Amino acid sequence: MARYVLLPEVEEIVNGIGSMRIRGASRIAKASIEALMVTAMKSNARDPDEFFRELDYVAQRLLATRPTAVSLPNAVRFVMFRIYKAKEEGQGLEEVRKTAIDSCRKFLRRIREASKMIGEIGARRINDGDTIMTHCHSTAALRVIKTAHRMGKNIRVIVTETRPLYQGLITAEELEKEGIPFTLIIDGAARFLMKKVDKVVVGADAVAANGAVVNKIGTSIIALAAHEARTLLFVAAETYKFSPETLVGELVKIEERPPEEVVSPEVFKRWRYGSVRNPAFDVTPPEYIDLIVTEKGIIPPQAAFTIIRDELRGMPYEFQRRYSTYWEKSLEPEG
Ligand code: RUB
Repeated sequence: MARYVLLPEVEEIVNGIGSMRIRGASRIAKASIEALMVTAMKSNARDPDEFFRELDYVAQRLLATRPTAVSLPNAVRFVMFRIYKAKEEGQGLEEVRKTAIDSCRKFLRRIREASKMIGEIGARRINDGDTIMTHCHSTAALRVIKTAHRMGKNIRVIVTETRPLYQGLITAEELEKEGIPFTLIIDGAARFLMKKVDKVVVGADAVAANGAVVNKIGTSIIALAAHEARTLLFVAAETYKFSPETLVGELVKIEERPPEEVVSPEVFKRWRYGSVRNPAFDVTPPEYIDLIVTEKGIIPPQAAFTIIRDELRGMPYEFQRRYSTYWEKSLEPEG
């Protein structure tokens, strides 16, 4: 049994991520940090150990929401590691609280700045007159597209609707607001139209140590079609989406979502022989990716390892393991 109760605003974030009201890897990371920050601010803990355990409980509840976006464990781990170090150095409760809040603010700043840099760097690789295909709704991919447009480049976008939850419509609305010409297509039309596309730009939920990219289901089919048509494929991904777990041999967990998102419950219940699979993400191998645009610069997918190594500097393996969506663990705080 849990010993802690979530604050109502934290409960709302946990439920919001689980129900996909809050979705997309960077928004999930941002909301998770906000949950930790409000808990740190309002905590009534009596000492640093209790404070750490309380935040650890919130961290584990956040980690249990959705398994694939690595931005979530990376964000949580960033903050928890700093709180842990402050506590181990013997800092008092108020100092540890300050460290927690400062770390949250630092990560939120990192999210904002990374997005801006990715926009600027990625937009330089977009040419005047380009037709760009994008899939799902990625704030990072859109930042590249919007920045190119704001630079005065004349671009067109082909947007896949992204079954089953139609995140492509969110992308379409954003392009509409920005005044960027776009064409909405069904997912199955991606290969048919690929010959008209100069660049595919997509986001990422996770980048593995070998440079493979996990993104919304259907990305790998689009990548195959792009490869066949010799169309360039760019991935826009902040460095906090690179997966440290893959360095120690884990595979990124692919979320499977309910059948009711694909077919109505009435139809599904009637079927005696049929079943539904609804994986939310797929894996695009590095061979199909031309480059990854990060806030630290453009890298080939094969350089993903170096980004992960930098991210993990000084973090003990056991600590890495505790703040991960990959390993089974109890919700009870350790220690
Ligand atoms: C969203 C998705 C996005 C990435 C990157 O999936 O696959 O392409 O999360 O988004 P879902 P961003 O809708 O299932 O969360 O660039 O905004 O982080």
